Amino acid sequence: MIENEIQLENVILVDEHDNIIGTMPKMEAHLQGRLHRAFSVFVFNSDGQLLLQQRAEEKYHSGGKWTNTCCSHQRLGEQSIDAANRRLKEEMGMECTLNYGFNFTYHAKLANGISENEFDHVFFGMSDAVPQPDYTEVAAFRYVDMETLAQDISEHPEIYTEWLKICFNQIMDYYHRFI
Ligand code: DMA
Ligand code: MN
Repeated sequence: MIENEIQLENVILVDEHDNIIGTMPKMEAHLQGRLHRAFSVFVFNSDGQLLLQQRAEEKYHSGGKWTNTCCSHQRLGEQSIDAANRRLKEEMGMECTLNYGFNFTYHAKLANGISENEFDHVFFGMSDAVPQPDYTEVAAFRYVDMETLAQDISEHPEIYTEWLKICFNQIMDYYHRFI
């Protein structure tokens, strides 16, 4: 299933201002490190704990690492909010009202010649629904306080994804202001 998705999906190539400049098969874009559009979803429960997912081992990159609730790539013609809702349902089996927070751009070299070079739209939501993960995508999930997570990232950075660590301070700022 994941293999098919890698073959079929295109990502949206963008410039540094998020203007669309084309599309490219997902794997090719990640092997060439081309800047593309992406999104990251952060869902909190009513206790203010962040819902983390552990990526399935079989994912094309960052398998087994812990990260935010859901991440993926928009399709051409698809609004970011719609893509975020689509993928939150597919990966975590959840429906949740999402709000746009901010965007950030990052470039991280990962294993196996893959790099993530993304213009990332960040969305926030709140839900106490029990996740029903697709276990081909998600190995496990857990809820964590932001202070505990900050501490754990500094003690065990290797178990967390690169993008979570890169945007973490901005997430913390947003959390303190709005959550
Ligand atoms: C890609 O996430 C997006 C970010 C922000 C890292 P992913 O690899 O989980 O997406 P998918 O498997 O849907 O391509
Ligand atoms: Mn990507």
